[in-house]
Amino acid sequence: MKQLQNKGVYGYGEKFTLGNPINTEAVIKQFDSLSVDKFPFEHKIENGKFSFEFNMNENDIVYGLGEAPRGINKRGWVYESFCADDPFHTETKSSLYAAHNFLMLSGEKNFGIFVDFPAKIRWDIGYSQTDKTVVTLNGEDFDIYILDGKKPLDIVHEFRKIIGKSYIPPFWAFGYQQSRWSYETNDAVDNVIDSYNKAQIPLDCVYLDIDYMERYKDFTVDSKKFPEFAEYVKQKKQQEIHLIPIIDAGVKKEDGYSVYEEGIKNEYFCKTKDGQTFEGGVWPGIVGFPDFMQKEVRSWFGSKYKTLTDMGIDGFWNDMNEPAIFYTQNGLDKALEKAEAAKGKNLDLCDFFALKDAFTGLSNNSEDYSSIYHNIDGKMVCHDRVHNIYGANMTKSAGEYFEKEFGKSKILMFSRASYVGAHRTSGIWFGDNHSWWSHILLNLKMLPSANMCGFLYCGADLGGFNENCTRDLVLRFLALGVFTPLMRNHSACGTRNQECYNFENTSDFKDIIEVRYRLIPYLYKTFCNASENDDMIFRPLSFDYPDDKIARECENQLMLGDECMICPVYEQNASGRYVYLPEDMTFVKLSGENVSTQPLEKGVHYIDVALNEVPLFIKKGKKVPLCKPAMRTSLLDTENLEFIG
Ligand code: MIG
Repeated sequence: MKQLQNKGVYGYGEKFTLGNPINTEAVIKQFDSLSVDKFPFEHKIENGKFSFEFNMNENDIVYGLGEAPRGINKRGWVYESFCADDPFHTETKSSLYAAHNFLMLSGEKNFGIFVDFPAKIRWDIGYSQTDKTVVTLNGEDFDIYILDGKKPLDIVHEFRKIIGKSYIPPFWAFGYQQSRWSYETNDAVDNVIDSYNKAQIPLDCVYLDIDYMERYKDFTVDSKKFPEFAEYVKQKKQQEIHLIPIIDAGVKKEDGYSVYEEGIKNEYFCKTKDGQTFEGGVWPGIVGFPDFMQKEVRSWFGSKYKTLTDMGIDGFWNDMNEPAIFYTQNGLDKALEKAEAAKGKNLDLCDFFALKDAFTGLSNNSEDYSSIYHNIDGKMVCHDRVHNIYGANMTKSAGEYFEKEFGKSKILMFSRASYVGAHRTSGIWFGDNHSWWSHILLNLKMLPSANMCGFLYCGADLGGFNENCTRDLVLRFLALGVFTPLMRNHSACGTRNQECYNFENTSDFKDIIEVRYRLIPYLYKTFCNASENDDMIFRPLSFDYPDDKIARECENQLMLGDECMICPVYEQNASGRYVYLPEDMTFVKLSGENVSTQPLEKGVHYIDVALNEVPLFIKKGKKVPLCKPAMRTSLLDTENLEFIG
């Protein structure tokens, strides 16, 4: 990298602009743009794509990309910014549900890059050439911010300053939350609450997945399943339980359904090239996709949440907003034609696989995405150019409505798809993971990366979403979840029941979840401080111990706040794990109301951790407050604290 020409007008870094970039609203600070010939990296435009590259020394670490596959150190793989509904989070994937276009190199040189560009971006980080990062944008209209700093955390601070303060949810959103696809009726929800009460396990929220709706229509409630919904929500409030319904991006095409009819009448849905309403198939059948690129559509859709807030609802999760599209009529017709043509024929293998792919390729198909058009300031803009801000803008539509109507921190909300900027009004969850041991570790790795990009309220489906869990997996997953701001157990339909009370010896689960409630005053304060100071809650060890080789390479422990280090057990049948202490620390084991402490010296140790214990390390001279556990966050006594360390 060439020396930066100057420190930028505001001292945060420099902004380079080419062409007419789409306004993503990711950055809230005003910058004067520099022209791209001043760009400090080697760059070129080829076939309408802008790309730039930089070299990496052998020991450089590359951080960033937020919610993405693989490690905290992103080196050695090729990633793609392309919000994708992909339920297989294996290490061979390049993208997940989010586009968090922030990257940071740390070594002799330290710098950060934010590519503010809502179309596809390819990040080849030492994949094609070990010592090179090549970033390729699918287009040539963009803003790129280059941030300078002495160390990674300085660069994160600078980045966070320009993108604005992170969302803070209500206090009760730090309680334990139970979800499943789906608790279909009020009886099913009651059963969850009663069973938790009976097992004396704390709980603050129960989720309503798509089946609470009438034929999957957003902002409706099926009155057969939930008669007198408003009254029911009120009753649950009296039990100090919040019900959190899901909202999907697509609006069901149905005569007489007011949301759809208003959308059609006002031309609020995305179009095809020839000006028809674009139609896709998702859970409700054929839907229209609100054109969240239009401000008017955002305020319209956002205000629809009122239907539910009027009934006492104060939390939401936004799903399917990449957007996920199962099929389009066009795609289906083509596949059916292929099938028709194949009828009675002796297919060779190529033809057979082409036929099979015609069906398996129907979902989230790139041709379908390319046929969607948005209205941006009166111009028709192809979806490909703005794909990565679609979901973020859906969530922003609700977030802006909530802030206007209720003020900050009143409504819980998190989204599946996201882009930098959405962190100001909502959290995220990491989508459809699996009940795999490796996904405990993946969850851990995503936390600091998401924090860098401003997403503080986040978490994974604890216990794993897809496939069957086991008792020990859920316990170990929860023991990590004790520390994640969003602590939600969620699983897919058809999988083994994953609620804590469904396993033997529920007191182990009680022990783990009570630890969460004991830590809430500490976690909440750490969270609010991080939001206020543009800080991270979770940091890689390398941020704090940059000269310690083992700490620099550590991918299975994290620093938490100014006081702690966490190191979950993530292997089956393990009665503990090896842990590396970069300095002397106090090893604390928490289980229900029990606390044991043991000073440990810098170095490697094997620690025993039973299934009902949460391991925590506290730095020398630091203390962590604990309150007494309670069945609800509202019942916590946050005044009387015991200090450990
Ligand atoms: O196509 O609403 O990620 O949490 O349970 C699946 C049903 C749609 C995907 C979400 C998941 C949710 C599920 N949804």
